[in-house]
Order: sequence, then structure tokens, then C-alpha cells
Amino acid sequence: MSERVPAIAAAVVEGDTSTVKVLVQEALDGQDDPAGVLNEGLIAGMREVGRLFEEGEYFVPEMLVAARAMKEGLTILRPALVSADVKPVGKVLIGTVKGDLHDIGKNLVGMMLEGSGLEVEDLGTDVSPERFVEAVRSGGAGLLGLSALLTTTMPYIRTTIEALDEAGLRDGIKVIVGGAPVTEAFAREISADGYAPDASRAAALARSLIAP
Ligand code: B1M
Repeated sequence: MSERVPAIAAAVVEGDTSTVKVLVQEALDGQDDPAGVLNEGLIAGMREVGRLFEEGEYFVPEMLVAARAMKEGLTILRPALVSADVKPVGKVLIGTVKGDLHDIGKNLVGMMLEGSGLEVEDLGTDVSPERFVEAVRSGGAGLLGLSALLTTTMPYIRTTIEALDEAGLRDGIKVIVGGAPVTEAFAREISADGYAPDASRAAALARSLIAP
């Protein structure tokens, strides 16, 4: 692995999108292994960002800028990953529940999940329980992430989990929940598989549940 790869991780931590793009392209041109660029470069950078966030050194804006840099790098890397047959470690569905249009936190969670090597299908905002059920039924996902920002929409997290149960799909998928009004106690009460207070911990939790 060339010295460009740790430099990619450092540029992600700095949120330096143009350097990330240049270095990822150079790494590919220089025959660096795409899986190494992903794991030791982009994902390692996002792991460090998560650590800095958890330690209170980084805040949401820094995390967003780093996540965007990581995404741009991933866009350049993706064709090489496909041709090298590097598979994501698992697939995750995410969405904000019915009636709720807040998506900044959910998008950040999606970026951190992607940054930790998971494939993410984002169902968007105002997603009905029926739509979540339909997406889970289509198959392929090992985990569903439900976000709610309003106390009035938080009950739809419970409704969605109940809908999965009624459709006979609950045993086949892990469900994690989060968003400003959501708590660990609420997650336990509705039998979710996990709760995360922020995007970084959501990514760590998701990986521990579907790719231990
Ligand atoms: Co709204 N809003 N808003 N809003 N809004 C809040 C949530 C509110 C707390 C503001 C307030 O009154 N102080 C309040 C809710 C009060 C309550 O329910 N108790 C509120 C309200 C009332 C409303 C409206 C009803 C206002 C109105 O129209 N009267 C309306 C509702 C619209 C709707 O959804 N139907 C509304 C509308 C909007 C805007 C459209 C203007 C805009 C959203 C834009 C967008 O998302 N595209 C907006 C915004 C921006 C906010 C605040 C100011 C900021 C939210 C945000 O993006 N935070 C918010 C006040 C606040 O939170 N301080 C507020 C940054 C983001 C990174 O954090 O989303 O918490 P957050 O995500 C975190 C964690 O929660 C966690 O990780 C994220 C990153 O670390 N997390 C997860 C989130 N999802 C997760 C999922 C997981 C795990 C972790 O696993 C799956």
C-alpha cells in the first residue's frame, strides 16, 4: 500500500474534498488495491472522524464536511471496487418515519454507515410503515435504521416495528433507532435491536449487529 493511502485518511479527517479526490485517483492510477484504499483510506478516515466526534473535538459541521469528502472519494473509487469485486459488508435501509421531514441527521447517519463499509439504501423522509415493510420484503438488507425528530412522529417508529412484525419480517432484520427525542429506554420498550445517540455510534452499532 502506497503512502497515498494514509494521506487519504488524513484528508478525510480534514474534510479536504479536493485532496481526497486527487489522492484516490492517483492511488487507482498507481495500482493501489481498491479494497485497501477503501478500508485503510476512506473508512479509516471516517473512523477517526467518529472518534473525534465522540471525544467532543469534532461537531456536526466537521463531521458533515468529512462525510462529504469521503463520499466524493467513494464516487471515484466505486467503479474500481465493482470491478475488483469488493463487496460491502452488509446492506442497510434507512429512512425518517411517517410525517417527519427532517433529514439532516438521517443523512449523516447514512454517510457514516457508508463510511464504515456498508451499502446504504436511503428511503428518504416521511416514509410510511407500509413503505418500510415493502422495502424490507424486497430483501437484501440486514438492518433497518429508523429516524424521528419530532415527538409527534416518534410513535411511528413503534408502528413501523409492529408492521414488520405483522408482516412476519421482524425476525429477519435488525432494527436500530435514533433521532433527537428517541432514547435508549424507548428503544428497549419497542424491542428495537439498538439505539444510537449520534451518527458515529449508529455506524459502530450497525456494524456490530450485522457484521460483527
Ligand atoms: Co424542525 N423541529 N420542525 N425543522 N428542527 C426540531 C426537531 C425542534 C426540536 C425545534 C424546536 O422547536 N426547538 C422541533 C421539534 C419539537 C418536538 O417535537 N418536541 C421542530 C419542529 C416543531 C418542527 C416543525 C413542526 C415546525 C413547524 O412547522 N411548526 C416542522 C415539522 C416538519 C415535519 O417534519 N413535518 C419542522 C421543520 C423543520 C425544517 C424543515 C425547517 C428543518 C428541517 C430541514 C431538514 O431536515 N432538511 C428543521 C430543522 C433544521 C430543525 C432543527 C433546528 C435542527 C434539526 C437538525 O437537523 N439537527 C431542530 C432543532 C434541534 O434539533 N436542535 C428542529 C442537526 C442533526 C445533525 O441532528 O437530526 O438530531 P439530529 O441527528 C443526530 C442525532 O439525533 C442522531 O444522529 C444525528 C447526527 O449525530 N440521529 C440518529 C438521527 N437519526 C438517527 C437515526 C439513528 C441513529 C441516530 O439510527 C437509525
